[in-house]
Amino acid sequence: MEQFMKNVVEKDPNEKEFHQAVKEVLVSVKPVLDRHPEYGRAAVLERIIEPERVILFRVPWMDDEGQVHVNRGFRVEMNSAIGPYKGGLRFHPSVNLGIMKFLAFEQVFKNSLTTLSMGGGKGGSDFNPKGKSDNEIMRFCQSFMNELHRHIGPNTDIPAGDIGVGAREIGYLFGMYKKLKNEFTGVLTGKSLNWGGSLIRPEATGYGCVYFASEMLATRNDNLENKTCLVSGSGNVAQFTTEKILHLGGRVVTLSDSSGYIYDEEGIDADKLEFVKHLKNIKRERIKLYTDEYPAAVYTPVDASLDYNPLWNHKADCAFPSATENEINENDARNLIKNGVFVIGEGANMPSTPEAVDIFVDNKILYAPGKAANAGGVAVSGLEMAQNSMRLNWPAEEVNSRLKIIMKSIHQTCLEAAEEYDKTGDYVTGANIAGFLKVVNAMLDQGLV
Ligand code: NDP
Ligand code: 2IT
Repeated sequence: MEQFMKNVVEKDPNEKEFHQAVKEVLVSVKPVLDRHPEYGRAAVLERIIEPERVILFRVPWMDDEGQVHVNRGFRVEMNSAIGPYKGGLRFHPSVNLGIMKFLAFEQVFKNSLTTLSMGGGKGGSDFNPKGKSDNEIMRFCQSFMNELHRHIGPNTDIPAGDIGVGAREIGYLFGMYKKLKNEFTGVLTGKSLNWGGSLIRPEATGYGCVYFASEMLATRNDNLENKTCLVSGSGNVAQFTTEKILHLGGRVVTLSDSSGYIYDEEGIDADKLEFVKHLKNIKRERIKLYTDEYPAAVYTPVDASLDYNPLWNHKADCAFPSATENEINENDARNLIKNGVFVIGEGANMPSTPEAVDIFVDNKILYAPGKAANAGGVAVSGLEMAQNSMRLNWPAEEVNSRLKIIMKSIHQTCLEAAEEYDKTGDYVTGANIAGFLKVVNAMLDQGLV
């Protein structure tokens, strides 16, 4: 195992997030490999960490002043053993190959857990959408799709949104794809409702994460009613996580963005959440402005000199990290536990560092890793694909009830897989083993390809 990990690091020394994601899976699946020597002979580990294909391309675009800019575009087609590549596109200045590979790797296991037939992929660009006009965003998306279109398709690779890519960007990307291919297909998910989107897709990641947390609580005869929750981020996942917590009688006291966070002791109710949605989705403004509207709330700007994030240092029962990777370090994990938090639902992908994860697992709290907890988003993307294939639209209740069933099933699958390897209640081990087995068994069935 150590030698294997050493090789992974030596091969691509700069991909630290990818190493982190691989190591976590490796540790979890070791007992499976020990029990099944046939996996070792077939080199499934070596195969599963190597993308089937990586596409890296130039994205030139012109700003409103006529200045030309060049960004880098990526699509990592990680694994297609159980279905076409599926996963989001991220537009954020931090995007690089290591981040794309970690996200694509996580996506393989997540998609496997959804019960649907989807392989794993991820893409994006180091383009920064902040402060850009709609026309600049459109020109960037068109240029991005001008190259990406030749690598994707409704039975090949189906991108969707992620950080910095929402309904607006999916619209521009889809428009260009349709023009280039002269085809109206379900090649992207997260489309708007009136041209092929699915009801509940915008809500799905956040709702699904809260459904998963409710399932975990139910194992202790508990629920979300009157629970105080810390939520980070204020984008798609954070907004609908907050909404579902409110539906289920919980209280949300924090939201954040990359500049800072707000703490509202009175709770962010439905009206305040509507204000946040408008602020973030329409005005595209900073979360700080929440305190102009609701002066009782406290805004704290990011302080890079601190070795902890004060957002995670409030009295609460549950935490839903819904911004980005490694946003909870070991100090934050200790603060969370000290403050009474005993439920963690990861809306974001890999928001906890390995040291933080160890603290959660050692303390036996109800800790749901992202690849299980946030799988509702891609699951409803799968349902959007199904509806597109049938050229039918299901009502919201139908999609929502399927989402609930899927999250319940992922929860059960994680528990059973963990149990089989004497790791009762450890959702990390359970998610990794269950996700892994489905994919590697499909790889073995399909021979050495
Ligand atoms: P959005 O772009 O809608 O929102 C992202 C939020 O996180 C914003 O508030 C943003 O702040 C904040 N954020 C982003 N990067 C950083 C950073 N480096 N430091 C601090 N804050 C940051 O994205 P989503 O809500 O869609 O995605 C959030 C997380 O959920 C990501 O980890 C994503 O991979 C994951 N996810 C998303 C799914 C989906 O369906 N959308 C599905 C499954 C997982 P700011 O505006 O200042 O950048
Ligand atoms: O990380 C993720 O699962 C997503 N960004 C959603 C992927 C999708 O294809 O809906």
